[in-house]
Amino acid sequence: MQGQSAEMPNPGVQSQFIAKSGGNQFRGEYYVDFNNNAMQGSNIPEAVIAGGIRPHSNEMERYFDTSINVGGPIKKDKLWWFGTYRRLKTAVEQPQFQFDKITPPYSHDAGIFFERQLSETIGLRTGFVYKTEDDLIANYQPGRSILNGAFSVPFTFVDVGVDAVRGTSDDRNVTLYGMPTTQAASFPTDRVVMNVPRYSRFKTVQLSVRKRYSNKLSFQIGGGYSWTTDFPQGFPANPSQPGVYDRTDWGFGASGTYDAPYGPRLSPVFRHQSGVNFARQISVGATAATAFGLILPASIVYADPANANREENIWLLDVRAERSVTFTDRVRAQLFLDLFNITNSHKSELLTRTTGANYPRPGNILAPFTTRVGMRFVF
Ligand SMILES: [Ca+2]
Repeated sequence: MQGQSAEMPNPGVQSQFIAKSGGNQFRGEYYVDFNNNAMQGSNIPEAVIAGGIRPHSNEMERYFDTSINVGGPIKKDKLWWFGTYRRLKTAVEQPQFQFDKITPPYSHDAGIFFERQLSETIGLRTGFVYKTEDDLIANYQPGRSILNGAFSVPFTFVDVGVDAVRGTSDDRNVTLYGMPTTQAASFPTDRVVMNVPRYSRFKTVQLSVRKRYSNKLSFQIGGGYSWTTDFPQGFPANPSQPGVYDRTDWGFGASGTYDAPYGPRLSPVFRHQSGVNFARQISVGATAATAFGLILPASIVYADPANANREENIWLLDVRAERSVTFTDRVRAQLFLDLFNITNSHKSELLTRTTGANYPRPGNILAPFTTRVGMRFVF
């Protein structure tokens, strides 16, 4: 009987809890696999190459995956540790684009966990996960970008503000950067797939407690908090576009079952999820710089930092009550009552981020308090 309310949320925001765990013996596992272009065939026909697709452009250039997991006891039958580390490096060619001298992007993923047996039926787990991504690649115009200073001439752009009305007190001047129209010929528009100085860092702490069924009660409680540092809009093509930002999020969930007196089983599920961090965005049109004798392609610009705003945090409580009634060996019934969103929360999410009449209109609002009754009759 898995009702809609019986789902356990994913409390760790960036990483799932790792299924493995420490044991009473020190144990480990090392894993590696790789391939390179010499180990792969070629399959793009001449006719397709004649049509403008670069030879070998769908091939794996390099792939290298290695990981190690180790764990063991700190105190036998009481306290264990478990560590995990993975490094992944991968470079895949792409049709239409020439790899410049490219460094394969790579990621590190490391975690350390501790498990403690608190009693015969209650276990506690805590952990820390760190993930990085470096040498990332992008489909990019290096000759007309933030990297070579093509967009170096400042000009003023009016942000009409949260009210989206020009000429009110929340208007603000924003400095954007354009390329002189007269110099356009000096900045080539060639697109390539290349390394860009884009990277990401994720840190998550997790804590969970689980109680196996005993004394008519079982439950699990878990939560996580994450810090993210990355480029929310990808690596900027020009200096007006957003760069690297810090953001945070967290989640918490609790669920359990309790066999109440006189038979009904109660299964409450409580969930809490932080709202998503976001910046108010300004959509700058392709002609914004024209009057200044400058070129700036249509760009999304941030009016404030990526962690300046947060969508609403969501708290949600659902409860299922069920009761079995046995008539004979073969004939029985199961009655249930589901209560969704008991506090009648109206939290919204998927807010419109672009400055304008729709900012910050929600794309989704939690469904109101809902009761559902049901029965299963088995014969
Ligand atoms: Ca305004």
